[in-house]
Amino acid sequence: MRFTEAEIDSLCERVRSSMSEFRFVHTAEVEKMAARLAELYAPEKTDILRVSALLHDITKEKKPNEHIEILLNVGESVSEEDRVSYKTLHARTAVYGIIKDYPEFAIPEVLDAVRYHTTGRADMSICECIIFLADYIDESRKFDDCVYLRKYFWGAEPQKMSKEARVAHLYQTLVLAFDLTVKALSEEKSPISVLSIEARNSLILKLDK
Ligand code: DGI
Ligand code: FE
Ligand code: FE
Repeated sequence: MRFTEAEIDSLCERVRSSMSEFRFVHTAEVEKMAARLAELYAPEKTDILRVSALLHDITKEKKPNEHIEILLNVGESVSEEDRVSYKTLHARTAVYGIIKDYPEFAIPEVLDAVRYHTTGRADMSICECIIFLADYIDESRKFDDCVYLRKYFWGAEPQKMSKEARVAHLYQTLVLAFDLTVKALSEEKSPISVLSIEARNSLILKLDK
């Protein structure tokens, strides 16, 4: 393992003191769900997944303008669509928060899992898939779509499946997650990130093989 239990415990305390109680409860539940999913899909990456979960929303409580300022300061582009879809920006700014405030955890697998936790992207790695799903179905989420997706995933009993069927089930669950997000964003007339569409298409192609 790359990170020790003591390092993860101390990270958890630092993260706890940096955010609201509400955001920490969600963060801690995502960590738990990521660890459960790690057991099924990537036991050797449990530590990396717990760290990614703890860090995934560290900038969530900043305002849209603060996100834009951070991104422009590091030379990242901010489009008109980004300004409208400001809820997606915290995933990108969290990367720079990790590099600045938690450099000991700034390894590529953590940074990518955090960066793509809201939109996804084409060809998501197993860590990216797990953080995306754990964020969606953490036990503290009570929205209909989250409850539905949590039941869809665990109700099929992935722990009893063969390795191949289990991975297909993960991809199918993610496709459904993107379907639900696209539907919700469509209903509120919000732009849908191209990255989410590319993520969904690439998962469908993988399932078709
Ligand atoms: O940060 P969390 O609340 O834990 O969850 P998240 O990082 O998945 O953020 C969810 C929010 O982001 C939710 O309000 C919907 C929004 N969102 C996700 N994908 C897109 C999006 N908003 C736009 N405009 N476009 C997207 O593609
Ligand atoms: Fe988030
Ligand atoms: Fe989150």
